[in-house]
Amino acid sequence: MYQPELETMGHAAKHHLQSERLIALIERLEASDVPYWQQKMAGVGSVKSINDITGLPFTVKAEMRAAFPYGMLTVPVDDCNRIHASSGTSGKPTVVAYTKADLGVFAEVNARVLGCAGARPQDVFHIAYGYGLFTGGLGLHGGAELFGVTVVPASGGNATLQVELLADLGARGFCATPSFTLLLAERAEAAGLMGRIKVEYGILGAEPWSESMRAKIEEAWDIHALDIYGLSEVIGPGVAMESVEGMGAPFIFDDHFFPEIVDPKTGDPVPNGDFGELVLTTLTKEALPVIRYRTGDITRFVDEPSPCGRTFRRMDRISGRVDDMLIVRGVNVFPSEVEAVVLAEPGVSGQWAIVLDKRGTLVEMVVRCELESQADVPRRDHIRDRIERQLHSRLRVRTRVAIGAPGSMPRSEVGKARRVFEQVDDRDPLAS
Ligand code: DLL
Repeated sequence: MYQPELETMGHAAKHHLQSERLIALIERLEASDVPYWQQKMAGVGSVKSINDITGLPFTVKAEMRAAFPYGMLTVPVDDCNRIHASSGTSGKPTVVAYTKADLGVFAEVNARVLGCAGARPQDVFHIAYGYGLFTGGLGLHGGAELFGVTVVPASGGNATLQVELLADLGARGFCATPSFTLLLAERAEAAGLMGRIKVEYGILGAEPWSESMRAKIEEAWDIHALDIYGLSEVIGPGVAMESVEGMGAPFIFDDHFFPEIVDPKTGDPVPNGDFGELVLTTLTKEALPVIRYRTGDITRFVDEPSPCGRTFRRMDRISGRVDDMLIVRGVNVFPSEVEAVVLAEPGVSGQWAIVLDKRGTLVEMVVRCELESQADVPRRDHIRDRIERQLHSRLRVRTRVAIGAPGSMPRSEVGKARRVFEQVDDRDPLAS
């Protein structure tokens, strides 16, 4: 454990710390002369403890976009040490900035991440998240250096070179997106390097993934595949992380990021243990704090203690995004549910996609995947029927499943896996 005292803090002490930090934050923001904060804080009543957080206004992504680039900063840009940006699907990115102290928090929470994964200071640790405006690479990098491992800053892309580095430099741990991790396994297998790669843990996140995906990754790599969660608007990676001993429910580092779960429609808190939208408040950030930020990510609190003894609030793995939900013939479908069904089927690889076929009057959902190996070819129809039946019983919507030959699905080497495509003409939407 990187910070045993903080990571196992008792409930009362945590409550006190969170309250103190929230009060200090609100005082600072109320005194700010930045127009954004003057408006945000207008009418905010007195805050005496963390329990008063529910009386504060929410923050949404659109506000951050509107404040582009620096309108939400509480400090002058020249007091900041670094800028990152989250790639929006359209329009301007969201710019996030960090003071020296913020970078300290960023490194601290990511050092905890390594501790959760069972890292040791003598490890070689390979970073396959992209370095650059994306927070993944540099975020884990700061944490890994602080923790004291030997860092290999491989960045994203170039899977073939990366598996050679993993083998030659002797990494015991690595971090990457789950989809890139599967691609690395394929390349390592193809290059005959699996026997020489000794990784024991992977710190995987930045995109949604399912328990079925975890099973595939752990089978391919023989590692602990651990879930790391985070978002640029809050800090980047290191908002929440699973521990090896307590898999299944990541810890939210709630001395820095206070979590709530609300009904995405009404904004009211959901009953404890119900699914809803994760809302986060940064208790310690300087340059760009956020108050009750609507992450758009869906999860629920898990209140079981973990055998590792960490006492942070725990959440379920992210099951989807409020805005990722597809409505197919009136039925709500989360892509992650599709993944859970498809990848649970032996004989299919980890590559899959949803194609919404909009050529007819009614939208048809087609799930595309591929066989794991040539040996499964005779079972192709049988596998397809089974997945179609499973999808129908789980989602209550008829889905067509198309299973291609091994290696036929496109693989992306950089960024986050894209899972949903639209078909509007006869061109293959996955080919672009
Ligand atoms: O993806 C930060 C990060 C880097 C997290 C490396 C983990 C590892 P953004 O690019 O701003 O930041 O994207 C944030 O990605 O709101 C979620 O929708 C999604 N996401 C991140 N981690 C997970 C995860 C980084 N473990 C958005 N499971 C978030 C599901 C995740 N979704």
